Amino acid sequence: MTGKIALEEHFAIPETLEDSAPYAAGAGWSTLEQRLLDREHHRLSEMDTYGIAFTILSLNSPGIQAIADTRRANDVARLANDRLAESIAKRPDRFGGFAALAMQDVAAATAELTRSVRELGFIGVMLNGFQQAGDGTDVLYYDHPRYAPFWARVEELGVPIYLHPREPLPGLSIYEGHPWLLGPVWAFAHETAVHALRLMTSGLFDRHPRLTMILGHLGEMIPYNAWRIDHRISKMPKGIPAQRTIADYLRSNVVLTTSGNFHTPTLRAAIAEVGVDRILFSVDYPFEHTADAATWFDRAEIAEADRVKIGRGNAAALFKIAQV
Ligand code: GRE
Ligand code: ZN
Repeated sequence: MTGKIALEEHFAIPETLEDSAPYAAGAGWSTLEQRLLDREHHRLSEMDTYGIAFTILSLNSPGIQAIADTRRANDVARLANDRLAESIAKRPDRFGGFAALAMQDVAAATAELTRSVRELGFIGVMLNGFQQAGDGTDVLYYDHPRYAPFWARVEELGVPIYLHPREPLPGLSIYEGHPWLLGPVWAFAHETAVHALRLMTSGLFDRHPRLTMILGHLGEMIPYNAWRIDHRISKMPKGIPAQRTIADYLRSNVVLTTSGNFHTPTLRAAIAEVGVDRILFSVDYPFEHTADAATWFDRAEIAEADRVKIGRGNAAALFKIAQV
């Protein structure tokens, strides 16, 4: 399929590059490093080869969310956003941007969000899970009431927010002695799913019904468990802060991407749970191969009309991208 749009596609700046080193297999770091730093060469030729017309770029994870020092986090976020804006300005026909934000200082985060959308022309935000703060062991989740002005501004600007995985802090006892379960194998989804459920159950989407949250990897395991979550919440005598069910929020405030999860039975389950209008093609470049994502997606046994929606139509509508 040509003309696809992809939106979990990462780049790095020298200041955040090392974050991704643990995820290179063996001697693969020099390639991964080059691909993260490149925004115009190999990236575009891969897009051309595999039928991706437009890519929304985002900073690598955990990026700003792992910079505990508030001033440095704000500075690096601004720098990353400015560099990204320069790349987009060279190829506005092929690239869009997600803002990176430092989340320690809510007013500063809200100001940088606003600058990113209104001045740099970005079409969304990517947050890599919780923000580290203080001495690095403070963790800030975005369901906290202090983020109320931030969420109000996100809704007002009308841009989606991508909640992207990061690693939990080291020392979480359940992973001790089992490092192979960290990262994209399991811990990324575990961490991100709990954060997403915190946001949904906090009532965030009751207060801001026009917010859209994007989850990668076909929903970080949530769609598969939504019924059970709602079933057990419904038995709680005191209820929870949120007014509606997880299944409801999935169908009104959440969209999913196929990043790093190239398996047709899982895609079909996700379509059944959230509807075909809420699933968007993505790769997770350069942590995944565009070839794997695109050859799977282009041939997956789904209706052609669904392939067009997932491949580009849904993203074009959500981000108001003129179809290419
Ligand atoms: C990601 O960005 O989703 C990612 C990484 C590192 C390894 C795998 C992966 O940042 O999917
Ligand atoms: Zn990713």
